[in-house]
Amino acid sequence: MRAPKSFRLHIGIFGKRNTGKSSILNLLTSQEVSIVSEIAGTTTDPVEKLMELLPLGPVLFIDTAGIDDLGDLGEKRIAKTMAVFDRTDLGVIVTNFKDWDNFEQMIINEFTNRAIPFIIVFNKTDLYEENKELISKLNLSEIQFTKTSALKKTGLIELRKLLLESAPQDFIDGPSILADLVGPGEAAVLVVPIDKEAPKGRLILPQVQSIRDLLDNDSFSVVVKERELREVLARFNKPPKLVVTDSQAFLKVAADTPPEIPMTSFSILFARFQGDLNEMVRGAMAIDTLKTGDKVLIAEACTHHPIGEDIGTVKIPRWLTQYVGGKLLIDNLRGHDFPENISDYKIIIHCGACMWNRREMLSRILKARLAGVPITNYGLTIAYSLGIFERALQPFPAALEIYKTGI
Ligand SMILES: Nc1nc2c(ncn2[C@@H]2O[C@H](COP(=O)(O)OP(=O)(O)OP(=O)(O)O)[C@@H](O)[C@H]2O)c(=O)[nH]1
Ligand code: SF4
Ligand SMILES: [Mg+2]
Repeated sequence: MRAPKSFRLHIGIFGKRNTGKSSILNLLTSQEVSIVSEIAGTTTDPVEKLMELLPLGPVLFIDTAGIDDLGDLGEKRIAKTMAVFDRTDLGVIVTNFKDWDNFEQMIINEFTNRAIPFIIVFNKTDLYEENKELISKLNLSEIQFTKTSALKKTGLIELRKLLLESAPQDFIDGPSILADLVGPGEAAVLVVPIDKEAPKGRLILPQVQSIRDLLDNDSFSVVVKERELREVLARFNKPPKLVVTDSQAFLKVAADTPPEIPMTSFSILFARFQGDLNEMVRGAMAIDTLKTGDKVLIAEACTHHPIGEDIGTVKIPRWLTQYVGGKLLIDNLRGHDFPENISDYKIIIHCGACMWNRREMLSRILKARLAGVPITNYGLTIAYSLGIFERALQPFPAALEIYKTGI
């Protein structure tokens, strides 16, 4: 499902002519969106590009003409560039360490006057040495910056990281949990096993949030234990749009839900809501590459898991070991602290992070990407190792496509 343009984070790219604005856009999008040339003033009208920017989600990039353009034509171009400030949610100033002058200061003023968050990209680091004085000035003003060379293709992951950190919170907040899959007037069946691990007298947060999401959307929810599912489904004269189960009852629920009714787990819904489903699907596929003796990091957001202690320390290790057919070196981690060096791990398996804001989980996903370590979550891991991955991804066509094509 495509996010409407209005919901996308608009990232405006500004700077003087020839600083490499279009080159940076092309690198971020991995496409020749904007023409690049050594002639100053190549980009004339603003160029827009819609895309999914991992891990931020849907964004609209707007590449602009150099703000230092000359002559009559230049004036018209500058006016068009100035208009872009008004639809920018996050600003990027592309410059370099040699040519910083009043124009950059003018762009900063435009952002600060409008209270638009912005970052600075010092491009062409292959040509120009760092300007220490300028760096300490920016540090003093708490202005965020990063360094790239579009020519050498360096600094891009750091740039993405800074974009994520600087994006306004509204845009970091994820899509809905499941209401977009169900629709007003439609029903979802939520399967909640009540076993000894279920907390006494209440439901856990992902279940409660899912019910609330459906209510907000004028949808219905029917909440059942796994034993009653088959009977409840038989009572619907119009089938529900979705069945969602706790991952621990996955196999039984998959068996009892007719194939034409999409089925997934709370944890997979949260991979999307709190993180990045597509990236975590890629991560789960790395389970196939695990070998005996590989290091695996299992991370939980809570220091104390309210659902029961053993999912991360017993069940997932057991499923993984069975799948791999040999012993794995598993570290368990809890809470906000994340090790600096994670590159020894062959995979990171995370909880649904239902207690966190999305930005924190996205930062973790990015750290994993930076270290080149696949990251996935509990529900996806369970579905993968139980052989029902495709079934569990049925409600998410883009993620299913990634699984089928491996891209
Ligand atoms: N050496 C070096 N050259 C770069 C780098 N980035 C871009 N260039 C070159 O700089 C020139 C201008 O790049 P563009 O991406 O067109 O710059 P722009 O800011 O979009 O320019 P206008 O559209 O004219 O305002 C091109 O010749 C690029 O190949 C870099 O990191 N290092
Ligand atoms: S944040 Fe993680 S560990 Fe805590 S309840 Fe949610 S899924 Fe479980
Ligand atoms: Mg350009």
